[in-house]
Amino acid sequence: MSPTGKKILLLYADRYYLLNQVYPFGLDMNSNYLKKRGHSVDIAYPFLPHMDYRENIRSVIEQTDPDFVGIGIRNLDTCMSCEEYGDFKGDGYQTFFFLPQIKEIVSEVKQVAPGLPIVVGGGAFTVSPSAMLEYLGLDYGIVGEGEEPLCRFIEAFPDKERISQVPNMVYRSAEGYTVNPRKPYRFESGLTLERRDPGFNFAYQATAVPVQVKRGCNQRCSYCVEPLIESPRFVFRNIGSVIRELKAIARNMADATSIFFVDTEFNLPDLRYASDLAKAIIRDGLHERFRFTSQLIPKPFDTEFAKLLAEASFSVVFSCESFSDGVLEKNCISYREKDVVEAIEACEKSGIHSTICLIFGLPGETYETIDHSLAKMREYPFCSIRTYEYTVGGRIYQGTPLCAYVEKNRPSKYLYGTKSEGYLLPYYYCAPASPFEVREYVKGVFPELLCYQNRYDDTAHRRLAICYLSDQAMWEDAVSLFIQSNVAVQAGVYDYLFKRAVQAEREDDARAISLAFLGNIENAKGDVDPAQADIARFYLSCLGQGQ
Ligand code: B12
Ligand code: SF4
Repeated sequence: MSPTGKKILLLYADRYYLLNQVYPFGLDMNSNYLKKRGHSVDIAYPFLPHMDYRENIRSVIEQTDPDFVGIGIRNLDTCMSCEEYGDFKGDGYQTFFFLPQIKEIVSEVKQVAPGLPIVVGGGAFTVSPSAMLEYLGLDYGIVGEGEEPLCRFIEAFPDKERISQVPNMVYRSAEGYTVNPRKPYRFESGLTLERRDPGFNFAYQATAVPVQVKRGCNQRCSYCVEPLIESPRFVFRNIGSVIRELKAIARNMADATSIFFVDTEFNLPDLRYASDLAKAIIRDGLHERFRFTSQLIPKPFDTEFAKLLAEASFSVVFSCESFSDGVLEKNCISYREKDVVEAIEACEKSGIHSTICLIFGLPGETYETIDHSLAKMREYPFCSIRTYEYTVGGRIYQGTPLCAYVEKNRPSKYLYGTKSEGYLLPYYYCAPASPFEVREYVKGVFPELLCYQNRYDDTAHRRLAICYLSDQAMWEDAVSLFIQSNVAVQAGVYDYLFKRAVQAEREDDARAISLAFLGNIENAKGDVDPAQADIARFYLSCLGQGQ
């Protein structure tokens, strides 16, 4: 840290990480930028390791003694209206809504460190910045890409005049909140993130290492916030720089095997950049080291491109939304049923794994259009290289075409949830019936089809807590929590913890957890797969003291 450097604590306020461990990539990008400019940064997750987030916040503030706290708001909710385990329900829907917990985090930070400046940012924040600051009772936020504005804010604080000149800055003023214009984003020349934060190692093993190749989306799909988050104009990253980063990941992160290109849509605006990147991956042999995934739309896409992606070790996630031309058209979606079908067929021919994502219930949906989509799904059924996922209803977010449609037409039906300032509270458009009814209808035909039902319970929390403690190098706590846990928790985390301990050259810890696990398996009398005991014995023998 330089003599003028500040200490910044970045909190990843994404409670959904407990269900789906996505790496805090936005915070990491900011952290890298700030560190290069002489500041010191820690990224922490407030919902782990303890169940009580207050305890986690208190201890991380005590350990890091920050000058600033940044809070990353990636998700406002899950965009989904039928979450079986969701914590927020209303008439005809049930979802996760994260802002109340983020508000509690803010209160706790204020209580533990009164007067400590707090600044928020992130994808979800960018969609409704003023309403969110008001809801959270905060003075400062940053919309869009945070790197340079956050650094300038930190260096300007507490000079209000200088803060008011920072691009992307949102701040409290006499008129309420002022949102400064966004500065067009540029990838730093020569940007290479040599590694990811080892404190979140488990995340990039669980859901892949995120790599960014461009930002922006020039489409206007009615329900989508991404052009608002990233801008309607594309900014590309130099392919040489992406390849250097992939090579650095290959070198520095031995257990990283999957890469997720975190694009809005990988094949926009046309196939040139994506094809060049896939060719460079093949040329440099990176397709033999990694599996790649990205999100795409069905057009532009063709068999030649699908073959290239297959050769480059890609699987694809298609935002298809519907097979009905009427629904696609009504929602300003640029492709049609024919394009969806051709993309599915091109993937099948090339042997590339595709996940087809649909939304039932958007404007224009009727039981006939739903039946049409379901019939097409039967025609192109699930198989080893094709899966389907779906959500129900269009979440109405501020600034989207769907929001404008609802405000203009004020439909007297098909609205579920609550209209609120900045559209913060869950609010859906769902036709021809409520989200629950539409989901039941789809389930009647495809009972096994995934509608994102994510389970979260004490066992999962403990397992993640142990992973998090070991990733954060809090070894004594990780080992003791493992030893105190029941055999179900141990079975879920043993392999990960053992390998991490060995990597960290903590053979005594690896031995201690193996012996504790073996003892517990014996006592559990059949509740655990006996093969697990063989694995633990084998691992122990590798340490040189088998049983
Ligand atoms: C790729 C992606 C995924 C991948 C992630 C893969 C991976 N290994 O990382 C997958 C498919 C797994 C995924 C899952 C989910 N996703 Co997603 N995802 C995205 C996507 C397309 C890109 C996110 C990303 O990494 N961008 C790159 C980073 C570097 O950019 P960034 O996050 O915007 O960060 C910058 C700024 O925001 C800012 N910033 C960020 N944090 C902070 C903090 C501070 C203090 C400051 C000042 C600035 C700042 O600076 C950063 C650098 O410039 C976004 C949409 C989008 N275009 O942003 C949706 C999006 C974020 N996802 C969304 C959702 C809903 C989900 C899921 C809930 C879906 C589900 N049903 O399970 C899960 C949640 C998972 C979780 N635990 O968070 C929604 C959130 C909307 C909302 N309602 O809040 C989005 C916006 C998509 C959408 N169209 O609605 N996702
Ligand atoms: S759904 Fe995809 S193509 Fe449509 S606006 Fe969103 S990111 Fe762009």
